[in-house]
Amino acid sequence: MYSLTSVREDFPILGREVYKRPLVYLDNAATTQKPREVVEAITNEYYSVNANVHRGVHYLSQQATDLHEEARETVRQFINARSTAEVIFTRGTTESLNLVATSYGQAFLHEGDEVILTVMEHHSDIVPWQLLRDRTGIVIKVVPMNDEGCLDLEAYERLFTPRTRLVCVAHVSNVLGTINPVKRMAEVAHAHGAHILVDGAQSVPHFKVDVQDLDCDFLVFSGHKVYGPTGIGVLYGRESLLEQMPPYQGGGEMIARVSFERTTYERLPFKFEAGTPDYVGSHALAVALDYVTRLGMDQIHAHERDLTRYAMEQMQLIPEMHIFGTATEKDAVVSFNVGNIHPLDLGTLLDRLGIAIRTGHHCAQPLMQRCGVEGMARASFALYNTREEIDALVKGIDRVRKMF
Ligand code: C6P
Repeated sequence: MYSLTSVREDFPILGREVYKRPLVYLDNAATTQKPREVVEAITNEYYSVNANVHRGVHYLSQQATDLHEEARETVRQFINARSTAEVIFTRGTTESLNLVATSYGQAFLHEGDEVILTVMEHHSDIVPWQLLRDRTGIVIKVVPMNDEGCLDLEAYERLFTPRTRLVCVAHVSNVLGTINPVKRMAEVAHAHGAHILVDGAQSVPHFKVDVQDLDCDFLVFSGHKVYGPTGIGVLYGRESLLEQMPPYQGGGEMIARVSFERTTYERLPFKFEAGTPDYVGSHALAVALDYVTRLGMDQIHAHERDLTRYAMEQMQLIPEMHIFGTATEKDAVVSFNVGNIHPLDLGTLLDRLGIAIRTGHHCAQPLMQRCGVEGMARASFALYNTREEIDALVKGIDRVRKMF
């Protein structure tokens, strides 16, 4: 196990106070804090390397291009993709999902074709498919879950028909923390001749995700949730599929040759990267991935599982506590309500105690409907959180409860 004390020193923001109290940051599913070396990588690149990539013959441009392409290789290794052709830089999970819905949609989905989602998808894995449905007449089907927050796999299998083309599933729910059995779901999808997209926004930061082991066709995630900067994310796609998919956006970088009569496109992955990429962000993301790799994804996972288990135990002792999501396979997220206290009030009062949690519908309104609530409070953990911070949360919740 890594040393929590020295790890916390890597994150300067964790040492600050809010409302004259030490910050307890438990909103990591929304975004994680950044280690010093990630911030320094951004500053250093702007101070000493900055130039546009893939265009200049000059020294700085080549150096910036090398950093950008080395970052792609770091991502490839991190998720064990077969080739860097399969690693596309995007602005984040949301853009990756919109890219797939638009481009895969154009290549593979026609009126009456079916896409399977789950009841616990984030809005960014629902709305792009609805936009596509409005354009093309695809059919969206939804995998239900049980009261523990586990997907009903028998119902999942029953949803398949000869028209099923694609399954889209969150690897880890951002609300329930459930780790979905995506490897098994991929086997089922492939047995029915369908593809599978895994939304790794909440899994990639927490444990080793290997696209070849999962045998998924697409994996999407955001840099800012895995200790990297905002504005950069990744789409992994199986090369044979990406080859058949049309470009998502047009512009510089993604072309081989342009004339007013006819344009041909660059090879993968550049075909999907129109315009100047966030080359500073890609490098800083690679620094973040190196950072977690150095700590060890298995150690991070073990530590966060311990925190999750401890939080579940301690929070359940609070009277009138209702926890949403009690699956055995659960990771780093605990969503809850206490009695009739509005989650917004709970979050606001905890904030006054220096404790940052998220409240509301967590961009998962269909899941809120399934759970019969308008909103929830949510604590979510990262590699730098401590049991003492969970004690502070529990004490804080109990204090708010007594006030009401
Ligand atoms: N969830 C949360 O607080 P972006 O915003 O593109 O980086 O990620 C979107 C997204 C997609 N899928 C899942 C499972 C997610 O959790 C998120 C982001 C944040 O839960 C912000 S709403």
